[in-house]
Amino acid sequence: MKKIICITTLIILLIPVANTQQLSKDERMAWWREARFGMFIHWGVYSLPAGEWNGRQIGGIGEWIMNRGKISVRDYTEMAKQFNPVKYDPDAWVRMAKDAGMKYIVITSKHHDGFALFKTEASKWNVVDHTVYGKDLLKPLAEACQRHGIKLGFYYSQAQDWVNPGGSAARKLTKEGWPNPDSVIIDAYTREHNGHWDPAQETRSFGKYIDEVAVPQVRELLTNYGNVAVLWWDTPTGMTDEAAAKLQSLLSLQPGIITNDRLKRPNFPGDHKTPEQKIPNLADLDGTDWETCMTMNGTWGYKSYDKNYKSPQTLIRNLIDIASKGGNFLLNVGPTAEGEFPAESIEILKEIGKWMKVNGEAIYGTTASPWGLFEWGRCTKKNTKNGTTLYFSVFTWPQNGKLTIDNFTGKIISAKLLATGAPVKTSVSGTTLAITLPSSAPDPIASVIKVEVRGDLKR
Ligand code: JFZ
Repeated sequence: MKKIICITTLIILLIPVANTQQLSKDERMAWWREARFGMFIHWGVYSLPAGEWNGRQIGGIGEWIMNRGKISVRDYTEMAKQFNPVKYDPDAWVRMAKDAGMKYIVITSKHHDGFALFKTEASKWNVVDHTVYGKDLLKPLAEACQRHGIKLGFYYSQAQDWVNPGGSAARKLTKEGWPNPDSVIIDAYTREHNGHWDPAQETRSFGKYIDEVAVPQVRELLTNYGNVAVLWWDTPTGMTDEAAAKLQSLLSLQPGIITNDRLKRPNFPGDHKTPEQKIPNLADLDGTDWETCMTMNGTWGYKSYDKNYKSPQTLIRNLIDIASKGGNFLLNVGPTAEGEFPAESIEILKEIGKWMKVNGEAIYGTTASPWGLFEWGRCTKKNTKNGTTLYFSVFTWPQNGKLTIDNFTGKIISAKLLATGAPVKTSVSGTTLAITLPSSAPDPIASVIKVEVRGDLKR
């Protein structure tokens, strides 16, 4: 009898799992392709030194300070005890992302310094057990995302870990921040020790680190925080296929989850590519889903003195450019050690939000331009029941008041300025569409012309 009950419960428990695991890639990717725009958050104890150690500015990206400064495990972990983000307000963070028009958030649950922003049984090197703050940072963020209908993803540095023994360490960075094995190695010790600079980093093997830290932590992340939309792996330094397979298999804990291409190359391609700090050229695209991640200034993790912010115009046009090529944009914020977004980032998010409120329709759920790029701007498109909607985002307002689009087929149903609904005149001669615009641009950053077309675009 007991046996029958056991088996029946097992079967009942397994049915939903079996069903959901059959989600196709298209089904899993549907919300992501619709979303187009997300927020990356690089946050950790490196935000406390904020780019400075012993009164000296350390070059490179802020979250790499321990590596770049060759800070000992002891000194770094000692510093981290003071991490106390008393101003952390995850609800405000999520609202800022949402108001900017972002549909998902990916946060560093553990970066290369190995510090976990969550309670973990696998290591004491985490916010609850190690810092004066003493509270899990991801739980309330997951709850806020749930409340606001924003998807939550976790970045997890699966291979590099500079504090948990056995984790790997990349040696030297290129300009772009990617470890380059051919570059000059920083000093003799790191050369002899696979990039490590402190014997404390080597008291356990990499295989054991995977089994005792990475695997249990990823299991915790995929079990204790509700729905996890994305697992964003990073820098496969020292990864083996065996380690990657163990981590990959954990993804079944979240049947709808999406992953990137950074678990291990080339056998674990994931669901999407991750061009970094750059927008691919059309010629580089091969039909694989992709997401450009980018900083607002020159660093991912907070650096107090990096004021080199891109303008809202640049970032809004980047988003449009990316959408016109069929990709997603993951735009980074590096919060301070107190738990606040930098004022400059808040301002940028607000400006993007203003544009998105009016023009978001030209971004969400769109696919790539049928014509590639235009000198004067970009195009996105959506299929409708009996035709196509085209969105022309104009960056450079034409002097002669006319936009022309060659290789155009189909019949125009309507054409108007998206911002005001004011109609614009169109004419088609042969296969050239001409749109007559008002004399000045309604929006200096990007004005969107919405054109509804019946029939086949043949493109
Ligand atoms: C990695 C991290 O090292 C960095 O700290 C940050 O988190 C960033 C988002 O990702 O840096 C990389 C990883 C991959 C490439 C470049 C930088 N890459 O593939 O060119």
